Amino acid sequence: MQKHKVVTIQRHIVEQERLFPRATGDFTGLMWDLTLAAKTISREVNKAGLADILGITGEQNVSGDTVKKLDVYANERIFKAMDHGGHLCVMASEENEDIIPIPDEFPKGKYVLMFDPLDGSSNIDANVSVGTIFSIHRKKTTGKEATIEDCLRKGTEQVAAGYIVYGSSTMMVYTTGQGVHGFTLDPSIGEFLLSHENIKIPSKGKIYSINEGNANTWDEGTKKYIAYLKESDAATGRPYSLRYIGSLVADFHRNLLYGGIFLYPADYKDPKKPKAKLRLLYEAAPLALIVEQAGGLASTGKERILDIQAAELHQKAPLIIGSKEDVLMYEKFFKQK
Ligand code: P6P
Repeated sequence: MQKHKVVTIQRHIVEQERLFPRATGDFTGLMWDLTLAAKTISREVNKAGLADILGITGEQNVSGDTVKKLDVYANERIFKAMDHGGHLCVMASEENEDIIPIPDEFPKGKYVLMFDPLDGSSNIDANVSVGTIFSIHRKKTTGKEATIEDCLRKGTEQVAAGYIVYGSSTMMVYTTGQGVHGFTLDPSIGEFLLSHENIKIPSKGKIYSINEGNANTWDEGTKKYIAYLKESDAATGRPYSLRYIGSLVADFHRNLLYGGIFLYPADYKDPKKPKAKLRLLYEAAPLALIVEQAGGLASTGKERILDIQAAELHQKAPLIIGSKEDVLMYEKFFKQK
């Protein structure tokens, strides 16, 4: 007798749709197209060690990162998988400076897709896990054509969010606001199978993830918080262990399952002009929706990530995300004058 039910992500998405009586199947079709893109990118990422796909295109994306071939490939795969299904009215990507309209020859839909096609791609040559992050909104402008206003949103308006982590296995994790569910790709049948139903992040962890090399740029609150984590106190499970591989999706995914806190605070070298690194719309906000659905928190240190109204497409934000008690403790230190 099979212990575990075998549920494909397609079936799970349809079952999630049934929770919304007015659903038209449009969103389900969108998610199915996204899983196809995920499988295709996974196939190429897993071949990344081979010569043909590696190499640097030499171009730079809006973030100023050198664009590697796989970045470009992943970006194109998502666009080509999503542009003709009739579910979207507009897309936005870390790799594209402006919004990406749906080609005139294709039908338009009511959803907005924003994504980071291959986050952490500078790690590819070292075979470190990388990931795709996506955020889905409903069109909000009333005109026929979608505009930038449909992309400049608050995280609380997301209808769905998720990521694919290309690691020792490929996993797709998503939420539609009904909990967080993880699916592992079985390459032998090309299906994402339910492997982590209703993920909940431990309320407190023993892991902290931060680039210690930036310690001299941190604000006083962050410095004191990290020093606090390193003190010995068995009652509060300290010292915490540092786990940081410089790939947001992989660092986030580990902390989601094990508990802990990921921090990318702003650079306070110029206290009057703190500089964040991670992107709000297609990195911080989707992961914030996931972590809150899993019982965790996501903050800038002083405000909830999901409450931030985006003013620019590639806007950045400090990201403190993970176990609820750990993020609340950080906020106490950050707010101390
Ligand atoms: P740093 C990768 O370039 C990335 O955008 C995230 O995936 C990762 O968390 C972060 O930057 C790492 O940045 O400054 O520690 O190398």
